[in-house]
Amino acid sequence: MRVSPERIQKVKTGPYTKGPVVYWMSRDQRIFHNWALLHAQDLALDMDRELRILFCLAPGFLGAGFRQYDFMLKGLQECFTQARELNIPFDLICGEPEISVPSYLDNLKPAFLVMDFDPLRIKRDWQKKVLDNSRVSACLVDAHNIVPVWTASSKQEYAARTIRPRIHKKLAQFLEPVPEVAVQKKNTIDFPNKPDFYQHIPTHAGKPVDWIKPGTAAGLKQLDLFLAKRISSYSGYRNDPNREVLSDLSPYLHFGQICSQTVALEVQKNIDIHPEDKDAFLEEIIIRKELADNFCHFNPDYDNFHGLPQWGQKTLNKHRIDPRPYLYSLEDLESSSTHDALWNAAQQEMIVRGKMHGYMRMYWAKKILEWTRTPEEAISWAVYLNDKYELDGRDPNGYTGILWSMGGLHDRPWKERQIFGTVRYMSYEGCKRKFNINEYIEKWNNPGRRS
Ligand code: FAD
Ligand code: FO1
Repeated sequence: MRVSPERIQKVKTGPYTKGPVVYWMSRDQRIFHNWALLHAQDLALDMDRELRILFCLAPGFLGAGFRQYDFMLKGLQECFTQARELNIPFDLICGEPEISVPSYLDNLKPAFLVMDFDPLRIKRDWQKKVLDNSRVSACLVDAHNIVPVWTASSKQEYAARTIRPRIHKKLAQFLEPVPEVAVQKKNTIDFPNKPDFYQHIPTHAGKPVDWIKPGTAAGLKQLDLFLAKRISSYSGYRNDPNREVLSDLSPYLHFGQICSQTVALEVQKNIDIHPEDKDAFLEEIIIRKELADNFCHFNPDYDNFHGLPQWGQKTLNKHRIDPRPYLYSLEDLESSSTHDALWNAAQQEMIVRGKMHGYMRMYWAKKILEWTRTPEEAISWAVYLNDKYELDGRDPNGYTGILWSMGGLHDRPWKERQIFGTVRYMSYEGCKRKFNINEYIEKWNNPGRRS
């Protein structure tokens, strides 16, 4: 067994025993360094069964448009080719997973179904309905976190401070090199032809972005670029949106095209990286990222007001009646038409590039709280915009980031002020002191200046 039993949760025992072992790939869309696929291969070898991979293409996932589907489908095409080279059939089906997956399974009568862990409600719902509607034995593998979410903590953690020591204690055990999937030796009876991945996707709904190349190979190349050219400035300049020092790995991580464990190990073992840069980056990709999964796993209200900590709800409730300096409609916000050129530039960066700089995401979300009628409206509009435009949206990191910015999640109370109460505030003047806001505004409010 190559996969630690702590990464695996058995969720159902069913009667089918004759068919193949199926890995239903969903969150972790890669062949390389994928614990769920490795476990499925272990099971197939143990049971002397064929291993197959299934992907169910669901239309209109959480507000995603062509931009995000294009990024995902190009990555899946690469998975199909790599699986072919390993003699592992990759089946693509389309439709609502709760209907299409049970019917696929009914046909195949698999000996075992392996699913990848995902804390989002929609994915839990898919998985529950699929298991309710299929006679199959199944397990869940956390292939997305370095320390499996159920091992890191048994409850919702309220701060990075409390989860950090728990995760650090387990890193020696879990931050290990991920093995490679082996070539499948069994002969397959039914090898699928390469499907038309785009057949069921509305190609008219938006344009793909061209500054980032999708897929595992491109993600690993991006990691090399980050290590060679950017990480040495990470601790010093990561809060400056005019500098290219962030990794730009979030779209690959979101679609599971690369694995955070691979990235963290590469960074950890690289002796040329200054400890300050190393620590700052590992804090984000391990602690902050895994804290977001912990939050969504233990709190089903991860994308609404009720998901905020008690103190955050209380202080925002107290300030509901405060007058708002500006009130904008969703259309005003979406069309970057506020009085604030810095905010409009951030919104443009999200719309045009599909990835807003991390520092600006905080300012962007906090101003939406300041300029809308209620915190509920603010959260739902931020979630809508983030999920519609960001390549890395529809992700635990996004929901957690929005509640962090708007209601003090994983934070502490600060000085009390209008509207925000004791939730941490950010101002235009503060940004001005931190970086050259005019350069950023020029770049994103002036299409000619964008590189
Ligand atoms: P880097 O700084 O290079 O970080 C590397 C990786 O570390 C990221 O890819 C991510 O996996 C992780 N990471 C970094 N910052 C955070 C953080 N604050 N919380 C959790 N993990 C983090 N991240 C998303 O992946 N999807 C989102 O939709 C998203 N929406 C956000 C919305 C708001 C309002 C806020 C405040 C933050 C949001 N974030 C989101 C978190 C963070 O801003 C992005 O992960 C980061 O900007 C992605 O760029 P990068 O990979 O170049 O970052
Ligand atoms: N997962 C699937 O299993 N099937 C899909 O069709 C699908 C579409 C999709 C589109 C945009 C996007 O951001 C994510 C999408 N995902 C899909 C899920 C994704 O892989 C993640 O599991 C979740 O977004 C959060 O972790």
